Amino acid sequence: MAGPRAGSDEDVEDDILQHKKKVNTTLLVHFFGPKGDHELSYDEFKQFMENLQEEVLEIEFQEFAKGYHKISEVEFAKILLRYTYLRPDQYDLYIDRLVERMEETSLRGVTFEEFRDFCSFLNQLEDFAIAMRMYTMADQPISQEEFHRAVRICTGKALSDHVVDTVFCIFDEDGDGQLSYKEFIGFMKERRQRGFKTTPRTTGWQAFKYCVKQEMRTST
Ligand SMILES: [Ca+2]
Repeated sequence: MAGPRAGSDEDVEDDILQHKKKVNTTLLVHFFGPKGDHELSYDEFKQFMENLQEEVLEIEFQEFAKGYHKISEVEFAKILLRYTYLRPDQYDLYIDRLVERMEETSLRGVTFEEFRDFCSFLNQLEDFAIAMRMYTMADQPISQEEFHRAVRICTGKALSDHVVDTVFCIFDEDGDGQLSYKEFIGFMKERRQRGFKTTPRTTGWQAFKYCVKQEMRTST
């Protein structure tokens, strides 16, 4: 009896697997050298990830800045609200409120450095929630000054006065000059968790396709 035909699905699959084994991606060469004998240290990998994250943020920033050094406060808000699941009318409320409030303060735009520092702070929102709770001893709303202090405690970095002022203009729903847990942390945490909450329990290719679909949906 004859063996599997040449060019059968099985053969093709084997060829692909063999081919995959031989290919060194640019990333692998970058990490482990052309011979694959370079050891990748934690610091090198951390540096790589930080550079990558900064580049991704720069792409997002440049989408609005279009070659300029700054984006407007409204564009900053649009980036922050991009991954939320606000209804269109709620979204408009946030933007309108910001425009109205910004008329009373200075419109000086948001630089890339300010945007980057704010995004890196958002990555540490859990720590911020703890710092805020320790600082107020309860989930009390906080002032701009307290917000600054809590950010410094959890990130070791300071945010600019203008960025914090803009954040308050965007998120202070009841206009009392303070940010409550619900107005800011609750809202931003929801934004980051929604994707996970609704992700079906699939892995591999299905999960990847789902992620791409979600990204396409939220970026339009
Ligand atoms: Ca408030």
